[in-house]
Amino acid sequence: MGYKSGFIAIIGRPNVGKSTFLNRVIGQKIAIMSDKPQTTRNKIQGVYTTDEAQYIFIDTPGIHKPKHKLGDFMVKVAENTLNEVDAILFMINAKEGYGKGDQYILDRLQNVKSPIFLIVNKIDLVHPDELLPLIDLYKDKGNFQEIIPISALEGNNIDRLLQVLKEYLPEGPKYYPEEQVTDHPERFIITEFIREKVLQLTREEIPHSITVVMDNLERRENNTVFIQATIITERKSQKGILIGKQGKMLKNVGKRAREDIEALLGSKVYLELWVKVKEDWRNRESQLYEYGFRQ
Ligand code: GDP
Ligand code: K
Ligand code: MG
Repeated sequence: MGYKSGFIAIIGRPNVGKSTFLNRVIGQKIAIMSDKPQTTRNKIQGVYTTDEAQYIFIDTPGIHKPKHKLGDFMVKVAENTLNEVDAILFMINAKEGYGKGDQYILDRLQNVKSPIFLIVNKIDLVHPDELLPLIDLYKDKGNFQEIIPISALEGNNIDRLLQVLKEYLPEGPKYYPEEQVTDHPERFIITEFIREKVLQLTREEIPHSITVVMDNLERRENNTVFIQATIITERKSQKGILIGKQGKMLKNVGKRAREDIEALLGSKVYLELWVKVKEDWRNRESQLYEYGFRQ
């Protein structure tokens, strides 16, 4: 038997745990996580390499009905991905069961040729007795190769999932060198870490109205890295909240982001954050392009 490799899309409603699963498999944080929907905006590729196979996972932004141009972009990325992959992991939340959002995705999977696996995540939150009826319900709703319950958070049954998945990967080369875990540049992951902290620390419309731009990254002596970045927001009132009383919010975002960035780079990090208003940036084609939302 030769070496196997392939591309695997992870899809599912917002918050089912797609990014958590990816980070768990990769064993390193490359995708940001939060309890807010639409946390992931771009396609994130995570690479997991063993002696027998290379799995290239694609964490897609959630499939949902778009409300603005940025939403259009996200949905398109997700739908294009489905027809280009060797396998699809359709992830659901064991605790929430079946809902409208799941049906919307099941409809989109109807004409897809790639093998589809139903991944029932967050089993740590339910009693085993609740699991079987949910699995039975889904059996009728789609054509799944296998149904695999896991807990991405606690790491349960992930090994089995990888084992099963390997059977479905075609023979192929190592597309990426063993030590590479993602196709995204460091700079992108750093701005994502900053965005994650804003997501985790703010509420209502703020999490979705911001993006983060890297202005400068400099490696200096003694393994230190100096970073300047700007948080872009849509309105002046949001800027006030992001900075906070006596700069408290921005300081907090910066402190938490710095810890993640230091772990990523293995360096001491100095992080300087700014906040800037760009009215209605999510609906402006040119602005979206400038901030990296390109097909
Ligand atoms: P995504 O939107 O599908 O990428 O979901 P995230 O990975 O961002 O996770 C959404 C929330 O669910 C986060 O608060 C995670 O900590 C939580 N979560 C993810 N997987 C599990 C799991 O297996 N068990 C539990 N209890 N929580 C989980
Ligand atoms: K999320
Ligand atoms: Mg995500």
